[in-house]
Amino acid sequence: MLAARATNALLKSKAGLSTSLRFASTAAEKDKYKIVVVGAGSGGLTVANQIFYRFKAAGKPLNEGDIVVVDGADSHYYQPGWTLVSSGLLRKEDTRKDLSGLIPRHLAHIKDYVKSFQPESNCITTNAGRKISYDSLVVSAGLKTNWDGIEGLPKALADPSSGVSSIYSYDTCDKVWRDIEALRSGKAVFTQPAGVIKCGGAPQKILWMAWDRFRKTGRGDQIKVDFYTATPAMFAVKKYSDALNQLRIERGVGGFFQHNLVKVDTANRKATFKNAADNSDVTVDYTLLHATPPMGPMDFIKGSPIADEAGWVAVDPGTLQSTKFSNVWSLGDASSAPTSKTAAAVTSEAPILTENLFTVMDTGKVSGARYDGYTSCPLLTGYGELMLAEFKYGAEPKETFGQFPFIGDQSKPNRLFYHFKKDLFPWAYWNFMIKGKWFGPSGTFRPKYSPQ
Ligand code: UQ1
Repeated sequence: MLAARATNALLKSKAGLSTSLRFASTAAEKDKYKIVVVGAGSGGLTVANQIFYRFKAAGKPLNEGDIVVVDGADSHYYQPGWTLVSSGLLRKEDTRKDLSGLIPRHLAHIKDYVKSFQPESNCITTNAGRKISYDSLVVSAGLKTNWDGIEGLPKALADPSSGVSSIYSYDTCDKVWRDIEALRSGKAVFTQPAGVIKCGGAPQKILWMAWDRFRKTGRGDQIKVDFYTATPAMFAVKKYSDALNQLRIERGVGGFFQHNLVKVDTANRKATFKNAADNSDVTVDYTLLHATPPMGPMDFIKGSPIADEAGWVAVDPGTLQSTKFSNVWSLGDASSAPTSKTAAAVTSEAPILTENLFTVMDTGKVSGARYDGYTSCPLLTGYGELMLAEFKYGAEPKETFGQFPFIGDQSKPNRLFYHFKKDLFPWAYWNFMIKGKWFGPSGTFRPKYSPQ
């Protein structure tokens, strides 16, 4: 053990000045950091980089390795791409990259998962038992997908001939496309569960894409498409919900609301739903079943001192600062902010969290930056068409392009928005967003905030 350490030290000293300096600043052995970011998904990478550049812009640059991202994952995924994979528009390999290659020099990386939080002593503990202390903590750990929450679903997904698939994972999103292409006739059932899920519009995006594909390839008359959703309407925002319901009726898609999928019987191709209206069980036949699993907070956050009663990180919905500890912050799917859980939300949350974290660390006070709940759902309604739902807290539309005369009403699907989703957003994500240089509707221009 000692001998190994000595050899290590020797190797390090031989490695040359620049490497050893870098080693010193990002050394894996260091356990005190200025800023600890939990999670290196869309929220974590975006905000960690934005924080680094914010300090730099203020003339108070942080040192390399003052910010650390803690995440045990090997891979980072562009999850909004999974609906494109499921529609045959993208290879799934293009939605995945090695995480290590996405972490720039100026950020340190601890490749481990967080086990618990000790906010009273400004500390977290990792799975490997390492204690890491911080001045500020940002939690962007995502949410948990409960595949086991539906009886029979894991088995159905694992069976290549079951006709059951889901856009909600890297492993299953390509099966969606294979199943859509293989279906000749029968009934295609698409489901959406009760409770909070990430990207609430995605379960019907894949329905619309399948519907359009069936029609365009001459199978439309042989395949009935039905939507079974635990929600009371097509969408949470009335303007878009009304437009989508109109589309559903025009296209002859069945709508079964307040129906929550509880069981999949692969052998008999039957799906059972709980109907919330009368608490009855409803069992239907399917030929193809697209299942959306229920989701919830991560176990290590739920019940921790930073969580609210539901298990999300308790934050002020405007400042994104913890309501319990002033040096704790959260954004993305893990946070309690009552917006929809999307990468588009992260584009607006990140600069606000960054600004407030910076001013609190600098002056002890939050700035005037407040998150208004901006989020977006680029709702694919078919090949070459997309309805760009954009809204804020209170389920109120907040449209970026409403004033453009050639676009007008964003509840009308159009081709430009389709190319945003298919081409612009993936490009902006990999090249700008996770590098801290993309601010959603304001593009590469960082929004300005008042000091108080
Ligand atoms: C966005 O910036 C973004 O990130 C690259 C998305 O992809 C996940 C989006 O879906 C949306 C809607 C935005 C917001 C940007 C504009 C131009 C409306």
